[in-house]
Amino acid sequence: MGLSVLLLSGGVMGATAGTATASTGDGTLTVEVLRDFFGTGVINTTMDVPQRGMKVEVSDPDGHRVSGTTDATGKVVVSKSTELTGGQYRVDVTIPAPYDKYLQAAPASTAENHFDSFTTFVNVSDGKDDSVITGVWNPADYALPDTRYFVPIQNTADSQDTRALVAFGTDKRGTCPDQAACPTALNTQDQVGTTFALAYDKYRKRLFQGEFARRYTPYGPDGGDAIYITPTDGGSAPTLFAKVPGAAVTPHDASNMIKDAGFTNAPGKESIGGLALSEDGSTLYAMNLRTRSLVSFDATKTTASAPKATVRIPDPGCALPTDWRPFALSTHDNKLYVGGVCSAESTQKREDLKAVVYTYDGEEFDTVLTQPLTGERGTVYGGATGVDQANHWNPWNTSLLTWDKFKISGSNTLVNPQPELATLAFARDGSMILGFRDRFMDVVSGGGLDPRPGNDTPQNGMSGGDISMACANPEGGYSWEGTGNCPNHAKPETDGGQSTGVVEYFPGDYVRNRANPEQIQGVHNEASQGAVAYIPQQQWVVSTQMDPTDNYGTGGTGYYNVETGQGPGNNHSANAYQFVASTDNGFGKAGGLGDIAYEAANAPIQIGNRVWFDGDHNGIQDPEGANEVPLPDATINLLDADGKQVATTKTDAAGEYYFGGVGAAYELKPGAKYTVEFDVCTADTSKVPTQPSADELRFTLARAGDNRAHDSNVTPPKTGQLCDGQAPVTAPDKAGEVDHTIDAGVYIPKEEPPTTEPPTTPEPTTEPPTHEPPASVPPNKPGPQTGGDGGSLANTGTSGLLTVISLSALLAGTGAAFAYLTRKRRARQH
Ligand SMILES: [Ca+2]
Ligand SMILES: [Ca+2]
Ligand SMILES: [Ca+2]
Ligand SMILES: [Ca+2]
Repeated sequence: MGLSVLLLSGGVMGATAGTATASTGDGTLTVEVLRDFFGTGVINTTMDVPQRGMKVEVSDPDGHRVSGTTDATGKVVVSKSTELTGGQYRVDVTIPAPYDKYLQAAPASTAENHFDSFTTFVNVSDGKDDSVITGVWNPADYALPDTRYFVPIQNTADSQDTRALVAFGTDKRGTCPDQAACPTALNTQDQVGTTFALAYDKYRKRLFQGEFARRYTPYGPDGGDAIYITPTDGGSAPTLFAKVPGAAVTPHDASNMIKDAGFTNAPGKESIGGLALSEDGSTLYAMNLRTRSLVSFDATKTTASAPKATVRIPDPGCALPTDWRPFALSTHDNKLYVGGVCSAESTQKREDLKAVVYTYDGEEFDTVLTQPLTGERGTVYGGATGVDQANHWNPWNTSLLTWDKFKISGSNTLVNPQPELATLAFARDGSMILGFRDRFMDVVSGGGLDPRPGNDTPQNGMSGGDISMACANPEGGYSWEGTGNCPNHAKPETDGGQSTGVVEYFPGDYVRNRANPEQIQGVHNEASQGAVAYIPQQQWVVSTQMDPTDNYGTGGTGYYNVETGQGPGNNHSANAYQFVASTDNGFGKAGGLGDIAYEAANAPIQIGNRVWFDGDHNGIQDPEGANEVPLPDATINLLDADGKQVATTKTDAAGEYYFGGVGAAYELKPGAKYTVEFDVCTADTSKVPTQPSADELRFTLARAGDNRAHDSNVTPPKTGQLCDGQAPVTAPDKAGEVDHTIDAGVYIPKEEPPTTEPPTTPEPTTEPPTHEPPASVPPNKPGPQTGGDGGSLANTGTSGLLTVISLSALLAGTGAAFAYLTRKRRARQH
């Protein structure tokens, strides 16, 4: 019997030397690692995604091992060969660098369809197939089901709307207040002025909110370089957190804000762009739009008097360095992403427009995406069909000399989309969702006055932002929508009747004709407005949206299916929420919303996981066999630091138990001291050799070897009920951490004292000490401890053969109970 590892792609197989034997009996072992987003310990077949790069090690009872690395399908498939013998193996999953910087073991469970722990026992003997599915997660992805979105509202200087930041449930759809409740206001225009960026701090339940340069609407009381914090419970007013030095120099025309002529060229070039909080909550990053710098602050206090660091963001090779306009900041998988555009302002050539995304690791900026912004887009305004500037991105331009060219058909409707890469979000598979804001809408308005001297005509802008997709490639890097394996979902019947040359992953970004909803042609295409957010537990991406529910001159949020790209244009009652009415007198079709943040949460922690019969009494969880079996029905109690029982459970058929995780009856307190009580007196011993009474079980050697996932944690009690032991535990102290190393092994002591003491301090090795083939040992008399390193001892094919023979003999003699002991697998959906 033997196995080897077959990798579906990539990676290198490593194997310790094993003596080859004729391979006859093993089935196929499939080890699959999924990235989990829920923390319930249960597999979500539609949401969890394959995780490549995870290390898988499979060991046999003699310490022979094979290892592999999960491929793009998240799998390592082990089929027959010559490396391993016995058919029953231990599978250990580990997370290597660089993945260990953001991924960790996900909670497991004993429920149906559960994730296995990182150490799992399998049986592929006699041609049986077996599988392990384990989960990894980044707890930074965690959000509660009843989470909220937060969105800044921007209002013209003469607006009646006082709201500057609102909060609402992620399930809100329809038009407020007629069809749905309106959002809760968390702060007001008077308190914070005009803002765009948000960063939610789950550690302190507050929002960072950055000032924003927009014509016709004033900065807040602390100026254009201010970052405010607002508690999200709505109970208290915003306070000034920090200033971004040198971010804002151009003043608004306070005496004539409805014209604000001197501010015409400031938007996109001054004040604050994106904000992002590091996943550990320690550092707030802010984009200084004026100096093109990344400014970082200590985020742990209520104020930061000065930045910790200021780093200039390198020009990615724009036509001129001054054309480089970084804006977006986002953290994902413990990396900072920085997005911006080459504005083509110096050349006024569309071919110089491009979007660029860097990652920043604290030292270097690495380019991860460069994308020309030259392609045809949907027509922003139905009244401008065929007008080149209305169905393309345009070079940044605010020149008063050519101001009239921004008009459509000589009217006072201005359309000239100028790209600003304002926000980034990440799908579950790592694909990057890009939110483009139309910078020109921060220059014009809804009803503001022509900026030229002596011309006070009210003008109306129509926004043409975008929501775009850069799909993560399995082998790394990204493919832009419509290239490689990244779909183009645009079809005239689902994209608002755009020209067939328009490529879109998210074709639902259009506004239907309200008077004639069945008309294919939308009245506005590219109606998303530049803020995107994605909660990994949900199926939709949220975006700020023009006329989300088809009411003209309004604002709100649109919801896009992350797989199909369907959005508000396709079904506005299901995919949109309007909360800025045209009567709120804001920016109308120019868009009056900032960023979108959501209320992430600190993920629950978990401990576990296994009680087993340690037939060889070596203190190590060896591969299962007749003499090394899991112990179901042991009673496991969780006691708090005062000794009070706070939770209880029983081990399942695999001998596993868990406390904590999402949805658990008792939520563990991070860093708190607990005791896990292992009452094995209740255990089901029917699979233990000779089926002893459970109260005869005694705890095996504690803390043997150097791998805590494989040892027993219980110091055998000397008094009281000797089948009831305890292990002290300090709960993991970081949100979402799991500790699955709290185990208990038991054995049946020999009737006579052993002639040699079992080693109490075995060799520090992760390899289990070699021992007699389990099945050949008399069931209730563990073989003598040989100790030492399994690899150094001869383990010949003959012993494997003997095992088979012994098993057969055992089968013939005593029935299937010993030899066919198999870990019970749960029904699973694949
Ligand atoms: Ca689009
Ligand atoms: Ca479109
Ligand atoms: Ca053992
Ligand atoms: Ca342990």
